[in-house]
Amino acid sequence: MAILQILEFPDPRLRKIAPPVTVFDAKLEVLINDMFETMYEAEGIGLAATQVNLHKRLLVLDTSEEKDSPQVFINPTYAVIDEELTEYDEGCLSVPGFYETVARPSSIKVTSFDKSGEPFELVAEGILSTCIQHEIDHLDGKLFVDYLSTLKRQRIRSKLEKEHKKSA
Ligand code: GNR
Ligand code: NI
Repeated sequence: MAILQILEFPDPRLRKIAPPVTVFDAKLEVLINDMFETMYEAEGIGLAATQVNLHKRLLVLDTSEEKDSPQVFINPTYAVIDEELTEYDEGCLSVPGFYETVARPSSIKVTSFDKSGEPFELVAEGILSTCIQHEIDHLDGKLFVDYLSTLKRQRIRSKLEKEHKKSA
């Protein structure tokens, strides 16, 4: 297994739109395992392939308290079940140190493939719904800071750019 490097905002590679996974093979399984290891090590509840500079429609997550419920979604899409929104204080491993409230649909129906290429469906609510939407946004080159005001986003950008200069 391997810990992968996580890209940080405002890295332009986080803006790429990921194409679908077409081959379900052993290489994909290795990538999934590395993504889980990277996510758990970083203490995140989710990780999209885009964040580790792999541009494929693939995400992993584990929203359980015990960190014993890994879930994989390949080529996932979702439909909003009703108009109700839920607010969560969101953070992102690609925007380290910043947390802001984002409103998203409370309940979604997700259609996806598992790592063997089998289709499945799932209704998600609460933090699972928020997390899946946050991760699918990554696959479309979108970040939670895009839902904030320009002023807030620019402040986050310049603080992170300063951090990156220091550690470069
Ligand atoms: O670890 C994470 N926590 C989190 C909290 C609220 C809403 C979304 C998230 S996802 C984030 C990990 C991450 O950056 N995934 O892309
Ligand atoms: Ni994120």
